[in-house]
Amino acid sequence: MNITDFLRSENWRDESSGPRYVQLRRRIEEGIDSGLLLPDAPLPPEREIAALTELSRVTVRKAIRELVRKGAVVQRQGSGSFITGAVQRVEQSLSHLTSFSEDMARRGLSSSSTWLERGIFLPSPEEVVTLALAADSSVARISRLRQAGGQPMALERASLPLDVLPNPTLVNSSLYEVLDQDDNRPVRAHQKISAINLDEDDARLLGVAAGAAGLKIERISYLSSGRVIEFTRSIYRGDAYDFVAELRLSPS
Ligand code: 16G
Repeated sequence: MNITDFLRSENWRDESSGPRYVQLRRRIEEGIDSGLLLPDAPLPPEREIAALTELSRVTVRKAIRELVRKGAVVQRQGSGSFITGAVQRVEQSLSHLTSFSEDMARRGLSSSSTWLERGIFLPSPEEVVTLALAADSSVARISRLRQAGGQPMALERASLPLDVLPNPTLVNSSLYEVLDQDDNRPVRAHQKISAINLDEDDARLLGVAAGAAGLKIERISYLSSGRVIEFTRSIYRGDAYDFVAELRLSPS
């Protein structure tokens, strides 16, 4: 059966089984569970689903919204709704100070970013303290949704002192590459990782269900002089990352 026949009202509609949007949501979930709708498959346009199922577009929209909330479907601006893709899990070493672009390139994955914020701002008290900023200084912020191989992987919100990154718009792909050009690439970092449940906004950006498991990572990076140059708060998808560290017996 193809998706068109699968959605055709006469093949599944039953007036007695609860709200219509729930019926449609369940039908699409059935399609996913049975393997008819594979990861990354597009859903037909809302208008077409409405015609096939003989439901109103409002009902169709409500069913799709529920599927997005549950993480089964992702909406891509301008191109429609898709079954959530299977994400490739990546193993990330905790002992090397690398950048996202380098990590993904090493795995043969192309990386890309969707900009959430990029500019010069008044610092928050936390930024003033962490970056040791003067009270009247500004801060450069770059916030991105980071994708690898087309899949959303992490949200990264980086803050840097303005003299280190006077023009945040210069960062197009790799922040560390831009820092490297000015000999400002960090040589040491302190990283804190905590488990979280993703809130609705972050989950939507990462294409997973609200409440799904995630990792909150704070990285504070230093130059060889000891100066702090980066304070980055990241949210990583819990289903996409394994962090690994090599442990050695301490000399007694
Ligand atoms: C990594 C770092 C992040 C850094 C970014 C630079 C973690 C948790 N975070 O994602 O702090 O800003 O790389 O990547 O590893 P880029 O050079 O590709 O922009």
